[in-house]
Amino acid sequence: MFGSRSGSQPLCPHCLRKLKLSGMRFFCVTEDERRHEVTLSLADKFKKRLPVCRRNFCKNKGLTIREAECKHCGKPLPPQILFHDKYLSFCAIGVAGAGKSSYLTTMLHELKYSGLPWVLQPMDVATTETVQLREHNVYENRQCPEGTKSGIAPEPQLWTILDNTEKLEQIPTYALTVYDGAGEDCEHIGYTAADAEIARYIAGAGMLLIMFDPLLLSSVRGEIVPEILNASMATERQTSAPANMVSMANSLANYIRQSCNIKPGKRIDSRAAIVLTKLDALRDMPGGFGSSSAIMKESPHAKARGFVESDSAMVDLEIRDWLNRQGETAFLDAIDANFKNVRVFGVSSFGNPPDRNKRLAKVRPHRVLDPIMWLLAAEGIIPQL
Ligand SMILES: Nc1nc2c(ncn2[C@@H]2O[C@H](COP(=O)(O)OP(=O)(O)O)[C@@H](O)[C@H]2O)c(=O)[nH]1
Ligand SMILES: [Mg+2]
Ligand SMILES: [Zn+2]
Ligand SMILES: [Zn+2]
Repeated sequence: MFGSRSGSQPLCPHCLRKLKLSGMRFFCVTEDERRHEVTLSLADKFKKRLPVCRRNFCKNKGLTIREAECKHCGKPLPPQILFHDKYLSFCAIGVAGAGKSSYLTTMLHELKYSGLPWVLQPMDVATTETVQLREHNVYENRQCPEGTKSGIAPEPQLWTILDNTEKLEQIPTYALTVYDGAGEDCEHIGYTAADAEIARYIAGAGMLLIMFDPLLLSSVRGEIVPEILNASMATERQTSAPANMVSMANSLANYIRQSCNIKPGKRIDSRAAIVLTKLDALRDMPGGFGSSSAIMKESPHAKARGFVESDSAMVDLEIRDWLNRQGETAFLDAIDANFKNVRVFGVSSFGNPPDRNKRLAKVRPHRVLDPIMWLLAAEGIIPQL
C-alpha cells in the first residue's frame, strides 16, 4: 500500500507515498513574498532537476525554486529531498514518559558529534527550530524535555547526512526522517486524523524504536531510591500503578499491527530495536548491571566506525538475562512472539538521573547511538565488524 521500506526509495515524509519530481509542486519565492508556482520544463523532467523561475520582472528570475510541496497531501517538502542516495527513517514508539523525546534529542546530538566523518544538516526550517529549542533546553538550560501531548501526530524531523568517509568527488548523502512519539496511549489506533497519520508513520518507517522504561517494573521500583525514581518518571506516571510489561509489549505490538495492517498472530517483520531507557537509574541498584558488564562500558561502535556485532549481541544477552532475573521472562517471550527482526538495546539519554527539580547534571549520554548504528549497518552505510 505505502512505499517500500528499502533505503533507496524516496517517500513523502508526511503521507508516505512514493515521491517523484512529477509528484511535487514548486514555488518561486521573491523577497516581497509574491509566491508563484513554477512548472517543470521538459528539460527539467529529462534531466531530473529542479525548475528555475522564468517569470519576467520576478526578482528570482533565473534562480532555482525555493519551495515545494507534495501533490498528494499538500504538505511542504524540502525541494532537495529527492536528491539523496539513500532514505532512512525510524519511528520512536512507547508509552508516555518512556523517554522517547529525551532519547531522540541526545541521540541526534551525539550523531552530530560522533567522530564519524559525517555532517548532519536539518533539511527544513521546522527541523532546525525544533532541534535548536530541544538542544538548548537540554544542553544549556539543563532541563528535561517537556512531556509530549498524546493524540497529536508528531512533525517528522528531516535531516540530510553528508557522508565524508571516503574522500570521493561526489559525497554520498542520506535522507533521515525521524518520527517522535507514537503509541502514547498504545491501547488501539482510533479513527482520528492524527491516528491515521501516526499509523502511516509506523507503517512507513524503516525501523521501529520501541522504548521501554525499566522503572515501570515493580521489581525495580522497590529497589531504587525514591528521589531518583521520582526524578526519572514523567510527572503523571509517578503515582500510577507499575505497568505490566507483558501487556504493554502486546498492546504496542497490536498497535503496530493495526497501523501496518498485519493479521493478528503474524509476527511483525519491520526491523525493531527494543530500547530499555534510563539505564543510569539502575546503576546503583542491587541486582542491577555490574560495572564489568558490557552494557555499562562505553559503546565501541562509533570509535570503530562500524557496528561491532559481538558487543551488541552481548548487550542483548545481558539485558535479556537481567529481565529474566526480574521475573520478566514473559515479557521477553511476548517480544519474540511479536517481532521477527529484533535486537535489545540499553541506553541512558542523560547519563545521570535528573534532580528533584528535573534539572540535569552535565549530559553524558550512554550508548544512545547503538540502535541507529544497527540500522546503518543493515543498510550497508557502515560496515558490520
Ligand atoms: N534517569 C533518567 N531519566 C530519564 C532519562 N530520559 C528521560 N528520563 C525521565 O523521563 C521523563 C520523560 O521523558 P520524555 O523523553 O519526555 O518521554 P516521552 O514521553 O517518551 O517523550 C523525563 O522527564 C525524565 O524525568 C534518562 O536517560 N535517565
Ligand atoms: Mg515525548
Ligand atoms: Zn505527501
Ligand atoms: Zn519567480
